[in-house]
Amino acid sequence: MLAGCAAGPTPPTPPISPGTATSPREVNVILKDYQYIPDGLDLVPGETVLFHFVNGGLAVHEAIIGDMATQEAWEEAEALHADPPPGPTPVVTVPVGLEGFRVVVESGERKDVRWTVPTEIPSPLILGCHIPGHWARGMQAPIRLVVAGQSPATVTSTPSPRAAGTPAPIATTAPPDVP
Ligand SMILES: [Cu+2]
Repeated sequence: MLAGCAAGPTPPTPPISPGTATSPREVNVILKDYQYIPDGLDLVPGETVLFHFVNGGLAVHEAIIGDMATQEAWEEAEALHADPPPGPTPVVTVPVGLEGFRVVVESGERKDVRWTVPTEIPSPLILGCHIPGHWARGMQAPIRLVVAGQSPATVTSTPSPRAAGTPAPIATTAPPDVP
């Protein structure tokens, strides 16, 4: 049940009990024109989740989980089919190794998909949609890796897709005073 007028800061997410192969953790993701709800996912490396993807928008959307290389591969591949001729939806592929996790959801459709989060995640994962134009319109969300049994405050990575390519600010320390 929804709380009333939720003013103020978002309450902290409770600790996550990671899903298992026999008892996956259910994760709801709503796809809209042109955003995800929630606007970020908290996942525990190695856990099995059962996604419920619901497209509440008017356009077809997709949920692609992968690092920035995967996101860029799909962006490039799908841009080639930005204006397909009438007929079956074109089959789009990306190079082997860059596929990531991908689910396409039609308007009004719900897809339930089970997925086991990799245990080794060398670079930050992002949730993104690459139906032409959607990524640029902000259809992307960070994925935070959470330690099992702890709140997402204990994150091991917090990617910021929109800031990708922007170098992190360099911490500077004042030179010591010379006596
Ligand atoms: Cu989309």
